[in-house]
Amino acid sequence: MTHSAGVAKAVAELLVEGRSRTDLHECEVARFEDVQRSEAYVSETSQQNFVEIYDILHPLQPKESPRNLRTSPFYPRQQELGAFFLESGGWERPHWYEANANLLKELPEAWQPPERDSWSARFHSPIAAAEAWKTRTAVALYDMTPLKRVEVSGPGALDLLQRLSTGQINKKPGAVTYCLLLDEAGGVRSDITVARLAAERFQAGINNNVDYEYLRREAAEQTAADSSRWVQVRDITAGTCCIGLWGPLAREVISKVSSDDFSNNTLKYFRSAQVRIAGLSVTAMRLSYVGELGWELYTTSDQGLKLWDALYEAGQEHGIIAAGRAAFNSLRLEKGYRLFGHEMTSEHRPEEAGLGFAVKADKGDFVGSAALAEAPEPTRRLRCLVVDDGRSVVMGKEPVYFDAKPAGYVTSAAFGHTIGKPIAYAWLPAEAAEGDKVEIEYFGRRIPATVSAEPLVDPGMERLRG
Ligand code: THG
Repeated sequence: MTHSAGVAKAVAELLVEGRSRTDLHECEVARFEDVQRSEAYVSETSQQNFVEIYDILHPLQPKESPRNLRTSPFYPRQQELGAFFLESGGWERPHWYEANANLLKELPEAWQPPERDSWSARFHSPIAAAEAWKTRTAVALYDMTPLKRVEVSGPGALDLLQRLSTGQINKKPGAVTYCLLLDEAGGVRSDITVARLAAERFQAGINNNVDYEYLRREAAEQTAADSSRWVQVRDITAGTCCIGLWGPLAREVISKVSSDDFSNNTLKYFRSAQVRIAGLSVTAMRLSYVGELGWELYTTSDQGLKLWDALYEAGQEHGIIAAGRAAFNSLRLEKGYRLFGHEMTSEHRPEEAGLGFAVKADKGDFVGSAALAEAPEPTRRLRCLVVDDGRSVVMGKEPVYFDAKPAGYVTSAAFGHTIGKPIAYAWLPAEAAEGDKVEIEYFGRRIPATVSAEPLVDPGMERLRG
């Protein structure tokens, strides 16, 4: 009822044009994870939605029930370390660890976070500053288990991924590719990573269940059309787990528990390898959403706790910590990494979102390529803003004024601990240029900010490639 006019418009567009101009991924039935499809879950969640429908909810406001539906193998350690959990897709995700509170005393002056207003201080802790500091200067463990991943396999696997993605996937085994899934109009459906583990076997890191259902449906259609090009898409998230081991000392830590070669020239940036760590079988991918040296380390769920313990113990002499989503989100914004559903959706084309580099135009046809070839020059762009006063943190979705007129909105925001200033990404007219002044409206106040070059941290990629 509350969304009736918008729903009517979207449905009319779907019927007449085959595509809604408003992104609908938050309305897709396919967005629900299996644990969210039980009768009890649907009943309780729907009743709670009714209670909250007119409430002003904090962007991080935790779901209170049902909780603890999915936990990673590291959950007992996370509890011991005093994790503050928030929920996503049924998963319990640590946002920071109370065990790191003592680091606030060691935190250098330049890293001390400013006081927050009461709204942005909710569901937040200054401990995140200490976790960001340790990640940039030592080494940290991040639980990446909730990041959805699928195995794509079969003689038609390469064809499927080449056809649906913007990337050049036809590289030798071991290669990892960052690329986009587009819709027919060239809008961004998702951004994914694809690791070629073997000639006919890939592992893709995807964003949500909508991506999974899309890949699965397309795979089934391809297989039905030509059985010699069969391809299978399997959700391996629950049976596997992932640790992000990141920071300038990550190589020291991993070398203590593995005899495999993690040197810069052997396992290069955006390459993967099958390795042993503390005797466990691990798929290592050298990439980092927080923009530091290190690897995503995947193993089966039964081995997860052993992997965590081995790395945690080996890292003690290097000051290793477990770090949570609050630090993670700040670090990825400093590095300029977009988050699907926040920075971009199907309403945006890659170039507008600053993701043109992920489109390999010369690889031949793929879903969305024809539309991109005819796309007009962008009239708006996703831009990086730095808040001038160095302390006013906004939350996301605030209006942004350019030339004194409302001209766009904030997509994600965080305090940038490395740069010592709040960051906001925002949609702005294409004519907004680096150095231009804008204002972000926050509780009736106008907060001055400056359009800035990005990324704010490590534009030369020395940390990642070092
Ligand atoms: N890890 C893995 N898969 C993922 C994510 C992840 N899939 C979903 C989501 N996160 C995808 N988002 C990103 C965003 C940026 C990068 C990786 C995943 C990234 N970008 C490099 C850059 O822009 O500098 C790409 C460099 C290149 O193209 O060579 O690393 O976190 N497994």
